[in-house]
Amino acid sequence: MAILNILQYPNPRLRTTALPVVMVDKKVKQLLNDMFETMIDAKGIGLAATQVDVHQRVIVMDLSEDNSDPQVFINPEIEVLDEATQPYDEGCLSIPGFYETVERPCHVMISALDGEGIAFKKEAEGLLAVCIQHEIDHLEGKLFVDYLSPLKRQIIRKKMKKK
Ligand code: QAP
Ligand code: CO
Repeated sequence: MAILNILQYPNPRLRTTALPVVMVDKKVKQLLNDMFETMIDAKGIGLAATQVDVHQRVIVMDLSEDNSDPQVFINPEIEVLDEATQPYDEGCLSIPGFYETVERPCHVMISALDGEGIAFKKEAEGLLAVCIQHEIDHLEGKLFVDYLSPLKRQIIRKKMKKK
């Protein structure tokens, strides 16, 4: 197990598009373990491989209070089930200290592989729906600040660069 370095905005590597995982082998399982350790250490609820500079379609998540509900999504896809959107104050381990409201579809169907490479589907609403969309965006090189006005994004970018 290892704690990995989390890329910080505006690092251009966060703009990389991740490639699908071909096989869930030992190396991918090692990555999952390291990503969970890294996310827990950083007090996060979700982490995409892009954020640790690994450009494969891998996401880890734990929405519980006590890290008792680890979830893995490999090669995730979502289908929007409802046109309705919900606002949520989002944060990101790659943009620590900044939270802004983002609107996203509130009801989606997730299709993915689990940590053993087994395909599953899961209906998502609320925080799970928000978080999976946020994390899939990372795999496409997209960040929550991309949904903000250019002015708000520029302010966050400048403050992050000062750190
Ligand atoms: C993505 O984000 C997310 O600023 C996961 O100082 C967040 O785990 C999806 C974190 C909100 C939906 C809603 C952020 C930790 C963690 C910070 C995170 C910070 C320390 C963010
Ligand atoms: Co994030």
